[in-house]
Amino acid sequence: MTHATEEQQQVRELAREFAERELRPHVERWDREWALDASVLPALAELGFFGMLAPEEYGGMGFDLPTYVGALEELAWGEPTVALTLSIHSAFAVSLLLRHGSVEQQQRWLGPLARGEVLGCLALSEPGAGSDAAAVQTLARREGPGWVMSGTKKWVTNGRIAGLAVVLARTDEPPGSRGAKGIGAFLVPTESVGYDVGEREHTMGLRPAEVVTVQLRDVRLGPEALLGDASAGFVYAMQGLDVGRLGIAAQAVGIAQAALEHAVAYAGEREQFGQKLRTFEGMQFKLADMAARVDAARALVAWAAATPSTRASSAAKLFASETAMWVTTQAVQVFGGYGYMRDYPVEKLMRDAKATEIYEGTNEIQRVIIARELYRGA
Ligand code: COS
Repeated sequence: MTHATEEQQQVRELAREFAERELRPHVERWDREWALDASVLPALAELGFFGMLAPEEYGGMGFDLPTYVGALEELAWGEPTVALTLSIHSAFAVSLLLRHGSVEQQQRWLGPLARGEVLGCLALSEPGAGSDAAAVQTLARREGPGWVMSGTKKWVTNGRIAGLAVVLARTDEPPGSRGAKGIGAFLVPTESVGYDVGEREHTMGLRPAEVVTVQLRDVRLGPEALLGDASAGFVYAMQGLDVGRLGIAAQAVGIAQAALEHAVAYAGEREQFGQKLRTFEGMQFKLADMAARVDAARALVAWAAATPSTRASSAAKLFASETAMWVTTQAVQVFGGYGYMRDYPVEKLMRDAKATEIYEGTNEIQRVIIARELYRGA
């Protein structure tokens, strides 16, 4: 933040104003109702937030990564589900299309994605392929010039409302024989016959986000559905995750910042033993540690966005998510008995924070990735 450019500062302010006005007042109800108001995503589209990573020629905002993570943090400060939705859309649909899409694919999808007419989602995980992403079993069989896809995808966030799903499926023969090199990435319009959305998951936090199972029942796709090379989908997914994990890290910082602010406000008002909580040294130490960790997480995310690499993304995601979990847990403690109640905002943030330690690669996987990178080339 110290070296934020004027553009980064303006974008942060725009996102913070939106969050303050359009998100904050409703979060408790959305958590209860398991849904955002229908007007939220169109309003974000109107402001250009679906096109954060899309070039201006496609109607996008063409942000660099530091500007992008600043915007996501502020939106997450308002409602973490909003940041999650835009992060998935940007990392897996927009950025993978930009990186690997053909001219035709870019022309077909990037404009609608950037304008928010189409929401993108990712269908990677399966019942038996979570941390071990290369173990996907969904099949894409060649049929004529195109493909027939079948399988089950799990934990697809926004799998129902998205218009475009980036689906990872096996292309090797026999299936599984080429491991991580036998997987393709496909652009699947969710209106395709056989793209069937199943049960919604009942999640601990991030309740306005609809997380679903998707059954792919002989979905027929033309050759234009294949993104790039039929055997490079796993690498593309990993590249998408490098961007996605920055978004999750930014989301985690926004959650932690929100919890810190609630705790500071509460400790400044609440009196016990005839004194404000903030006058107790034990409370001051807690608030100071929370603030210092949020500052450190934000600085790490900014650095990772400015000097992107697999290691930096994993480090940012690891540290920011653990910061969010720790800070939200402390915030609940600051609120005491009230902190445990649904009527106060901090228990929701603690539930939301937990997801950031798990999705887009558990923190155990982030540690594996960081350790591998330390030995790369050794
Ligand atoms: N960028 C570019 N290429 C990458 C890459 C990255 N970030 N990560 C891996 N690759 C490449 C590797 O270089 C390797 O290619 P070569 O064999 O040509 O060198 C190939 O991809 C396979 O990689 P690797 O051997 O590391 O695969 P593993 O099966 O060991 O899996 C982990 C690696 C565990 C890191 C991966 O499965 C993972 O990230 N799992 C978590 C999945 C996840 O985040 N799921 C959440 C989905 S959203 S809810």
